[in-house]
Amino acid sequence: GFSTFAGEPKWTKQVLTYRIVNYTPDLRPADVNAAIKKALRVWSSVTPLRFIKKDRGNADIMISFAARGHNDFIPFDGPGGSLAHAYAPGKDFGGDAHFDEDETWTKSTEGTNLFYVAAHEFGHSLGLSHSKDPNALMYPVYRKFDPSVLLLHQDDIAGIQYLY
Ligand code: TQI
Ligand code: CA
Ligand code: ZN
Repeated sequence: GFSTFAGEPKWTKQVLTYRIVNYTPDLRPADVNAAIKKALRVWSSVTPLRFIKKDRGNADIMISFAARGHNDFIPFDGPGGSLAHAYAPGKDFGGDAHFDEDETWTKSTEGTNLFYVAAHEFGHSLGLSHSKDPNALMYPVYRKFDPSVLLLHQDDIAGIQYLY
């Protein structure tokens, strides 16, 4: 089911910092904070990892919203298509998660659910690549977010517990 990135990059510490560098106008800042916190808790709840929010300076996981070109080598593509991307654990860009501002980010089951996409991206930030298991969060197909169904499947848990 699960897979890791080539060379199996992972964090070598258990306390990781994150910073929300800017906010989408689609949601209230408090809703963005809550979605990000909940998406990180998905992973910390099944590992020894802990996440601490920073409000300035550098952090392991820098989170930002941007449209089109945004100073990495992977420009976003406007509405639809690519939604977000995140870098495997490492220095500099490593761990960072970028969200396409041309999507409509929501906290509901309509549009593009920020919590769902963030939880998937943080899987990448922590070292998981895509799963072959269609039930897994790390399966590379967006599903309409169903709050009544647990986000992590056994395959995601096996993957993250293999790394941490
Ligand atoms: N972005 C891709 C993704 O995060 C970027 C990507 C492609 C990637 N291949 C990769 C990242 C290999 C790491 C390793 O998967 S996306 C989904 C899902 C995207 C897709 O915008 O296509 C989600 C972002 F799984 F639903 F298809 C978030 Cl949840
Ligand atoms: Ca897009
Ligand atoms: Zn992915």
